[in-house]
Amino acid sequence: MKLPFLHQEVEVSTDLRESNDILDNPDALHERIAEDGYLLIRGLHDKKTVLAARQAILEKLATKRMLAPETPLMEGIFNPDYPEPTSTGSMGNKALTQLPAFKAVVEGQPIMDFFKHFLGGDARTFDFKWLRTAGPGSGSPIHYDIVFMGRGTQNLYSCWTPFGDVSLDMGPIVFCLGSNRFEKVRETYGQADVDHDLIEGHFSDNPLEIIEKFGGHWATTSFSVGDVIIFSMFLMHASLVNTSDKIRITADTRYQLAAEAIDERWIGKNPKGHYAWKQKDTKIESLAESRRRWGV
Ligand SMILES: O=C(O)CCC(=O)C(=O)O
Repeated sequence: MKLPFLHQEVEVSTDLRESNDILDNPDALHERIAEDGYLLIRGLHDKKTVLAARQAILEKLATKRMLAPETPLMEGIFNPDYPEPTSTGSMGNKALTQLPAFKAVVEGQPIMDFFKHFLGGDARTFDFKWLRTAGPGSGSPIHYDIVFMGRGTQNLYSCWTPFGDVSLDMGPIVFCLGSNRFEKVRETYGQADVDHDLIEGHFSDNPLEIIEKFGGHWATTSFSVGDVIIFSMFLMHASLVNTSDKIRITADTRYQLAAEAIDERWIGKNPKGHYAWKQKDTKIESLAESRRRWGV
């Protein structure tokens, strides 16, 4: 079906493959992620734990008047009079990301045990958490994660966790399946570092152009509380536009072996974050210029 990206509606399939049947087999999980680029796990988390985090986050959003007055808290209905862009405002926002109920999910036993078993050793997560409170109209641009967090091991995985059911009209994450095998893109864009190279960060504003030029197809699914989707640093993705009246609350968090090198921008009590990219007065190279330079 046609679904809305930030700048365009595109045909998207809604049949991402579940990997619950191979959860106890790390070799099969590695084969699957090498092939598909992602692992969709339904019901990894206990619903109650995730809903407790949802409630704690929504209580904070209510104090900021982000919720429509006199609507049920847990519905997360966006206040249309809220003045600011919403999606990125919560990224790394400690008032939210340090909530014990939130950490009980993204640093909780189900996900840490999953990665220990999958990676074959003690796992750790970046201290910085990309929590998103994406109001109506918001969506994320198309990118590989590696350009934002590639200074440590490349044996690094993202996990996208919904804090509430996310239906197709709420702007779920969407993947370009096959993009993990776009060799020329991996060798060029995929070697970049936004703080070093001062590039836009995303790869294209045009989801159709990507599949016409490089192949692959776009795919998503709807998510229920408790589900997670884990994906590699080189799987191109975005999120669809939230066309509902609700706030889409999700987090994307990162996991790796504790013993391996880690990207220093995202660890510690006060992670440094992007110290150059999109800071005041830094000049960003245009997408067209970067793509010309990379020859892709
Ligand atoms: O949730 C979103 O809007 C985008 C998520 C994303 O880019 C990521 O998980 O890396």
